[in-house]
Amino acid sequence: MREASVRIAKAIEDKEKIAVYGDYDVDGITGTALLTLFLKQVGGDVVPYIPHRIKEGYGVNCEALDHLKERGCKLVVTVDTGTTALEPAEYVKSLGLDMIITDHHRPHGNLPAALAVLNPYNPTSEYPDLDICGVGMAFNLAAAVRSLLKSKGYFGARPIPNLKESLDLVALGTVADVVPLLGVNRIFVTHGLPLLSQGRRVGIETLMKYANLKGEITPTHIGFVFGPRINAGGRLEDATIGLKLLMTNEISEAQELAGTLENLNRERRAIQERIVVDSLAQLESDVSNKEKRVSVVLGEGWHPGVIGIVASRLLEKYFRPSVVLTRLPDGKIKGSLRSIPGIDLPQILSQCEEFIEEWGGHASAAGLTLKPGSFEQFRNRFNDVVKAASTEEMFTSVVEVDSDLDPAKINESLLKEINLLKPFGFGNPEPIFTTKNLRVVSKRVVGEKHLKITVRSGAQLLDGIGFHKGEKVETLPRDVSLAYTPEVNIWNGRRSIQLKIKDIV
Ligand SMILES: [Mn+2]
Repeated sequence: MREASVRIAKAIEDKEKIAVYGDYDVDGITGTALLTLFLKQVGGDVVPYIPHRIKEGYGVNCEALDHLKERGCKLVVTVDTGTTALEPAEYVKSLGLDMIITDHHRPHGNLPAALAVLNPYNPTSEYPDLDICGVGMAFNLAAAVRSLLKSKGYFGARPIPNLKESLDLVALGTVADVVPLLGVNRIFVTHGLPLLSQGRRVGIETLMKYANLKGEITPTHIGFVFGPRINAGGRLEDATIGLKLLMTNEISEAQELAGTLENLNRERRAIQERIVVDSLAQLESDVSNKEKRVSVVLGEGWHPGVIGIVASRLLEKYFRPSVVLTRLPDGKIKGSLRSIPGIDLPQILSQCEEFIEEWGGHASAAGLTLKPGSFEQFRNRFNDVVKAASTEEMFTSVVEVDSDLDPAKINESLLKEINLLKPFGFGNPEPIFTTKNLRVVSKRVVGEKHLKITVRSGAQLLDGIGFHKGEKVETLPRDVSLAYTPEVNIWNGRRSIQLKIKDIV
């Protein structure tokens, strides 16, 4: 961090052009926006660069480095990418440029010979939190540069940037990258969510308007509203659409960009649905899939920008590691992988390397390119390795209960205490309680598929809602046991407590 910030401070003081080279997902886009805006704010000459997902592919590529040299850049700072860029790191030296890598992806063996490799997984790193993501790393680097410039008296009478104002971007990237909302990530997101809710960035405010979003923003909104829209550009066209939206100050430009993203997101959804249908048909038509521990599908020309989401959908349906592969027009087979808790993809893939040209990723999500003609062998090896690395219980999705609860304790003060544990999301789930022997007083289906019930405990009545549990209405016993999270329900202006039902027997 010291070496990286000294080099960046020098570039700012000497007016050297700096390239910020980010990944094309939400984490990379928000990190690129954050670092670019910060460096500009402190007087840097900055060029943001995000490679094209389809034309250039993942990571740092040498052609892009040529392009950045031509544009006059003297220093390249990566965001959310670069840990495996061993060759580009050599190449950039031959061009006479310096490179600083900031990333959180796990290294495969050697690190690139860059000026600095800021990655919590760098063996020399003393950073305490391995779960920090790309935009969090970019934030920390900006903080280090700011502090160095400040100690040098660089700012003089000029205003010193308040980095806290960029925590909305950090919250977006952190939640969208599905890193655990614990430790430093929880701090970032706790402070970033209120900024998002205020819509203080023109692009964010416009996105919220287009998506009809008002009030308090939660991680769920990032996952289902902001994330897919910001990502839609990179998936189908160009990630710089999302980047420009996050960086613009012009309302008219923001409206145009947000409108484009809205349309691309709709298109993305339609493409994805078709691939989901094809994938399910492939899996269901092959009886041998029943005994397998994995779901592996291959399609001709499936859109590589959406196969990751399809892999997530297959995982939800079959609850086992899932690989969605697509044969591209040039004959290459690329794939996206998702895994269940306990089955670590880097560990699995390192045992399939004979059949893989390149791969990268995390415990629960990864991407790969197969060696030519290796599909069948890869599919078998992947299944065997997963089988060997797993136990039977891992393949059952379980509701983890935190505590039994006496219904008499379900009140506003309990809800206040639960609120203190927020923000909830990946790695920091809502607490789940159980109560047994509740008499069902009424039951019905609402919104076609949701179960709405009222149960009684002594003289106390409790309302509950079970999303997607409507089919249970016919077979409910007279007395039930519930696994649930109590929450505030506001309906027609009336405030009440309801139980969000996770399981009912
Ligand atoms: Mn990331």
